[in-house]
Amino acid sequence: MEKKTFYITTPIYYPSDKLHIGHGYTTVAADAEARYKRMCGYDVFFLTGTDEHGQKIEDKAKAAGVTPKAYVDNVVDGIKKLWELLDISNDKFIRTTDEYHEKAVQKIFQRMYDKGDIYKGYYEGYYCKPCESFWTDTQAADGKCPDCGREVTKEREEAYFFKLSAYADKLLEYYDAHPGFIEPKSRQNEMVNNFIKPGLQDLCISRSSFKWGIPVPVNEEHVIYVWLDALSNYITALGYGSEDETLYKKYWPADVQLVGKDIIRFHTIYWPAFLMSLGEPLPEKVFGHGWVLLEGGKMSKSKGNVVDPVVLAERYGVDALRYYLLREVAFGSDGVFSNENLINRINSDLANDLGNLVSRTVAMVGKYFGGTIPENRAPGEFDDELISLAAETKQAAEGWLDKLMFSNALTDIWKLISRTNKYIDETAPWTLAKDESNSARLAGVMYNLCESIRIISVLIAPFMPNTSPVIRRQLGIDESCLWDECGVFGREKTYTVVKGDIIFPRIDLEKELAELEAKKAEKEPCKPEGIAQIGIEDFGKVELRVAEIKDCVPVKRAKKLLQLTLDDGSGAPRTVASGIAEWYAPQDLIGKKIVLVANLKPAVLCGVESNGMILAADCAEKDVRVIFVDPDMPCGAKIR
Ligand code: ME8
Repeated sequence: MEKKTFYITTPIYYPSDKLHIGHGYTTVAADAEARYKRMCGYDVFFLTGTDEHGQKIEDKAKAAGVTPKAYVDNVVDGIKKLWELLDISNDKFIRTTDEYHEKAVQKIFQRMYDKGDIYKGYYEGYYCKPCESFWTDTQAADGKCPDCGREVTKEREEAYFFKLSAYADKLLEYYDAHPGFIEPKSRQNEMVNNFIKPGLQDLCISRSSFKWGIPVPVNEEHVIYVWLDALSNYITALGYGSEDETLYKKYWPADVQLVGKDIIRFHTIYWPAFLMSLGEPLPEKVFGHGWVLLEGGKMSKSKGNVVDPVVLAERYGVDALRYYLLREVAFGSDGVFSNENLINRINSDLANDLGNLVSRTVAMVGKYFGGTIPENRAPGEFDDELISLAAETKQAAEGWLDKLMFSNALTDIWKLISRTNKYIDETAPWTLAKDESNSARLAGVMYNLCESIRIISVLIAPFMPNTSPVIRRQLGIDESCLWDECGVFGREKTYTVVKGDIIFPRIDLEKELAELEAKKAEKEPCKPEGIAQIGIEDFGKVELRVAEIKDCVPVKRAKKLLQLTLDDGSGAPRTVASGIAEWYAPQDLIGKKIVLVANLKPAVLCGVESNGMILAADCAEKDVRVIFVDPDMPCGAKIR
């Protein structure tokens, strides 16, 4: 029988090397759900990626002195590494600068245009660059973006519009007919009352005042509005609009699209309207989760109060961080992040409850039975309660996970952990061990403890993908597990445990908080965003030398190239081809001293073998200036 499919997406992230723990929240939640569904036997497709076009990126790239593509290329690897660090098991990572995506988005635009849903007009109103969103005069009456509160700018330009207003009734009908489409329900009311009922305006879906975007297929002077480009990723990633739509046919419509509450409007109004225009089915569910806040306000990279997931994962471990995020904040509501809460949770839930349960059990099986539980085991008081709670916990966790209520699922799983710890106190193995005649009962107690821990290792696996196999190794069982394994006691084989390290060491709260305070005071080294940094040893690999231009001629086959003959101090003339013919005539250069990259691999450029390159600066979009040096500097002098 073919497996049932499950398609889950996160938003695609704006490329930034300052992602904070709030960003990790969406991906960690999606990852837990994806892992759970895989364990249940679903054929899962889990998508995440980066949203790389738009004015904001173009501006940031300009500020960093690099092209937008270089800017995003530099940042994206860091984001991929962050997801690896957080053990995100995505099946695909889409970049909106991927060629297949760009082509498919043009097809999407064209299809909507051919349908008559797009027309040309003038955009006049306010624009919020950080949110890449348009606002009317009334919405931004105080000159501030209603979403983020930052300044908006007045814009007027020729633009293409999508007939969003024509979809208002269809959206309302759809919401009514599909009560699970927007969750939590309160978000749906917000969309209906704040946006649809007051009147949907047509949506501006092209820009012509900047260039960094996908060209509009019917008019290359315009680029496609970044949200149409970005939202399309959910289907282009599956090959929609390409020659091979197999994955699209297999996985679309998505089962769950997770988004933060700040972008729910884009996902529950624009996105379904675009899909309706294309005649494609809508996702089953868009879930808008709440914010992870800091005490005293919103977490934000621009406000400087960043909580770095890399630092947190390094200090406390990835699983502790994943556990904390999904346990502490009820999915759908806002929650507050604090180091103190995180450490308290690690100490109480992970070190005390879970860690102790495992280490005590493994130690007792070692002490009383040399590591292997005997076949001869007796049942006794308290067993039934533990056994039935384990079965109930499986059902409860399933119910919560199917509703994306991660915190409730973890709360119930921890009830089973506490109950199992209580079972140790009730059965008092140390007392049983005093009398040889209790040996079978003692074995029964140890077996039940191992069974309960085995079940717990399955229940926590979606949330804590590293801890589950560590626990299972200590129980001496197969590291990987399927969800159905967690319902009932009665594993036929017996257990041979393996003592391991403490899973979650306790943290000294006072000391740790003091260290964090001291760390906060350390000044962060200045690191401009979007520029890949290199170490001094990398710079040392580049050999820069002073050289004099002895001769210079145009290259016949290439309008842009000049062929230079240099004196690099070595005694032998050196030939270098340089793409500066647009800015310099040969006579401007002869006799000048320049900076030569002397150890560049030779390359043949339009028939000229070039041995090195000379340094020049991009001074404006169309102005390049060679770097001339002091004429008194000797040829061959090393620059460092
Ligand atoms: O919005 N708490 O990208 P993004 C919880 N490119 N979630 C948070 C958060 C916080 N403190 N801060 C951010 C974008 N997020 C667009 C999406 S999708 C077609 C395009 C969440 O990098 C935020 O709500 O600004 C969003 O779900 C995700 O991080 C990416 O945010």
